[in-house]
Amino acid sequence: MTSSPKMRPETKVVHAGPEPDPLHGGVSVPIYQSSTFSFQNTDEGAARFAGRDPGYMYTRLGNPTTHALEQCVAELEEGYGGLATASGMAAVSTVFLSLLSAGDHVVGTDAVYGPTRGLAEKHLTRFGIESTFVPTEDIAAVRRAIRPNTKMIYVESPANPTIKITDIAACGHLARDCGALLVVDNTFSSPILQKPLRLGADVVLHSMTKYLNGHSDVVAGIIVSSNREAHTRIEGVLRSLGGTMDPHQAWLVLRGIRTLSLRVNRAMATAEKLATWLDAHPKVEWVSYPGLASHPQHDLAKAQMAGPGAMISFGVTGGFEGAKTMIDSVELMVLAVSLGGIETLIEHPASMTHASLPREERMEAGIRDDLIRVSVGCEAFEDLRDDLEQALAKVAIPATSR
Ligand code: LCS
Repeated sequence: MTSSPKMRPETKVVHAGPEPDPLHGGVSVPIYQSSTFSFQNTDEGAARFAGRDPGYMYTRLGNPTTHALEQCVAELEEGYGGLATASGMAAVSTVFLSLLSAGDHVVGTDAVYGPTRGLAEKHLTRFGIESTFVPTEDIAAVRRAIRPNTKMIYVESPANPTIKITDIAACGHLARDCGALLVVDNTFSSPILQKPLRLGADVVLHSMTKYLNGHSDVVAGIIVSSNREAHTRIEGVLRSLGGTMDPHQAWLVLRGIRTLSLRVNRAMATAEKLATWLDAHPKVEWVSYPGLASHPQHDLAKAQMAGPGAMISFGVTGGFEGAKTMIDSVELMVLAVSLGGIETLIEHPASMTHASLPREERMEAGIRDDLIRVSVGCEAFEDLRDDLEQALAKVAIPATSR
């Protein structure tokens, strides 16, 4: 391990993980682009498969480059161990299928990434797993949803795309009281801004497609468990399901992580200014950003996170039509789903990332038709503000000032 718990976050992201290349002294981890690993003889092969020899066997079962990434993120999340997956959804599905069995029930955040909820409601039901999605920012609602067979509380905070914040420590207490595990999707914060395991979660997962990789060029996920038992259970299922990571993919994500602190802090500083600017604009009806005092969980965000992040959602005059005009008018921001990259992305969740949810469910979860989601990137604040300004100029004038 080349990072230490004493290190500040910006130092830790640069050094976390194993010694990159003890053999030749390379400062970057080599890419072990090999699907399989040879044995000296049958005894050695047998010893590796029996776990008596720690060497590698076959890349689905483990690979040095992927392992370096897993160790790096496990250190950043302060967990027992990490398991890299082919995508964020591979992390979500592997966690569900590892920790839940037929007859179990999961309580989840209502405004989660659309396919996460779709997986639970459309597919896990075929395996006898039930789910209830509630506004987890309301702890009483979580408590009310718990049943005798609840085995998991699944929280996304900040939530995609409402940017609502859930009290992770309070959910940890509820989970322990009812004998369930707390799983947190930490994609929107990254370990720079939030440490769910420290707050009482048992398992934390990420779509590393977002902030951890940070360059909109890789799809990837990871699962970090707080303890050996959960890690071993999930690892067994992951290796069988097969949603593991390729070594080249792992190398790219590891490269991205080295600038995580720089990117997140830069984007967040710009997001804070943009959210304040949007909030004061006459054509902006509402803004959801945890850094604004008007955010319902502003104080909780301050206590639970090292900063409010770089995701903003907002609505403009004219509702859905206004949102469409606004989104279609931006010139610098890119109209695309995904988030957490160096370029600012804008999208319309009701018709894109969360279109798979029935409208009634979306409305209940606060994913309104007028909601515009922006993932603030690393461009200059002034250029992004000017882009929003010219796009807002095309939106209809508010009725009140006509
Ligand atoms: N968890 C969260 C919070 C996400 O935002 C996403 C993807 C996933 C899990 C799944 O990760 P993936 O398999 O895509 O790596 N979120 C997306 C979004 O908001 N727009 O496009 C993808």
